[in-house]
Amino acid sequence: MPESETICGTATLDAARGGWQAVGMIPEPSMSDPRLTELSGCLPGLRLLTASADLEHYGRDWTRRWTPAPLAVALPASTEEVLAIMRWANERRVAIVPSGGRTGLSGGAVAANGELVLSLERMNRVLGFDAVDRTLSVQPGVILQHVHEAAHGHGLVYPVDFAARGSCSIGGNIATNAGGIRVIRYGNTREWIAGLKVVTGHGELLELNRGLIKNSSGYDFRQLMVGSEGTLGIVVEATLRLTDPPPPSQVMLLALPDMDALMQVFALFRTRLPLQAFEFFTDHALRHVLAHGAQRAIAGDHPYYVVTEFDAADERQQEAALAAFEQALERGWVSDGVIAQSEAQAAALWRLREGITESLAPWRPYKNDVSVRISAVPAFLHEMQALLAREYPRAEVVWFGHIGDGNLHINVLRPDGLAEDAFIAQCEHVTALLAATLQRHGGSISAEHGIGLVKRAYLDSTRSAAEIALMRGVRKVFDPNGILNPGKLFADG
Ligand code: 2HG
Ligand code: ZN
Repeated sequence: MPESETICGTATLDAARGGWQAVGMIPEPSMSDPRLTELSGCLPGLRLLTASADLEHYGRDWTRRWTPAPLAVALPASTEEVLAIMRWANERRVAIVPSGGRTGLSGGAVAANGELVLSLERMNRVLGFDAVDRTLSVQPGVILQHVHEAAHGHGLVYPVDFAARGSCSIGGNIATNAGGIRVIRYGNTREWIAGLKVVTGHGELLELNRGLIKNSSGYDFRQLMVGSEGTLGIVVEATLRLTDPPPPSQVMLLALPDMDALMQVFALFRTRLPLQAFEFFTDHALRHVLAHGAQRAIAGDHPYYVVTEFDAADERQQEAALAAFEQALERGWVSDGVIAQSEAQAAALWRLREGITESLAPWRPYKNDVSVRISAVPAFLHEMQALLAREYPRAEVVWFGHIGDGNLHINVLRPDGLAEDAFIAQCEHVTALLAATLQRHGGSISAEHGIGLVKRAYLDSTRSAAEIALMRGVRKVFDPNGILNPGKLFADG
């Protein structure tokens, strides 16, 4: 759209005053900001919220570190409304924060600087299922669990899964290339995106890949959008690939005597069993999750635990699992273990792993979400353990994560008596050291949570200067006015 064109012809730029003046409109009493009066004049049906409780609710994510301060919250109900908002925002240079379920842990959906939150929560319909293509078309506001249910209703699965499934939205999953607990079998969100409709930062509607399996026709903008954290475009529709349900499975909880055993057991189990998940947590994590209502499944004190799920369709596979367990026991890599005998028991074992984030939430932990190649995990773990022990002599550090993918979550709890600011400063100092360690091991400062606000200072530990320059260039192409999620991913917008 040319710079001079107005979106609905009802406003003129009062350049002398450096602001925008609404013309011919009846001001909304609740919307004293003239930009909002204008926006609702352009889009009379648009739902706009300005009550302080709404600004707080929609202006933050699960990080809880920044004070929400958006201009307002727009809740479009259609692609046309998203397009109109984006065109208006370009015209008026209003920053937009795209918003899904706001379960993110990197501040990617935080609006703390007078931005307009563009919540996709009303665009929450499953649009269709194609039995031949085995795809599900959805709007971005569909909750992940509803995607699972819709796929299940057609006898198939959408296999990306993680603990926030009941609250996170598929649009947010796409924006962060969400991973989760079954990446070891199915990969990240990226693998399951057959097509996207996207409104770019410049206010154009793109239809990307159209569900094609094979499409060798140049740059794949669909994949560029996945993981772009709302800095290139806003997903308004996604075509998701579905797959066959996995065979019947079993869930096992293992107690391990030391850190080295983690990857030894993983290597053994991976060669013996068709793994669907291989997750770990420490005794610290267990203590919190038990205090939060989960049930202890293995007696005694053990420093490390693994929850693993594997195909167990027949007796042969079940025997293979027991044989693998016994071998690990004989080699001293496992001290104890249980196998779930029912779905309820399997859910109880999974709760020990999946309940950790919620059980720690009251502490508002400082979080790291790091990854290295699987082969680099043992050496990295040792260096990381030494670093954390040295740098956090007082804070409780809770580790857990997707060890089978080389992805670790580190949650640091603020010690009593240490002020929040001093705590964050300490954690940022340690994160810089951790970033340097990761760099030596060829790892990433963000495995699956995104860069957002939290990790942007460390982006250059994972991506080269040349890559970052290209990323900025790409952003300029899709969002020339820099209105989409400014300040996220790159420190300077
Ligand atoms: C998980 O794996 C999530 O449970 C959250 O990615 C991780 O809370 C965290 O640090
Ligand atoms: Zn995770």
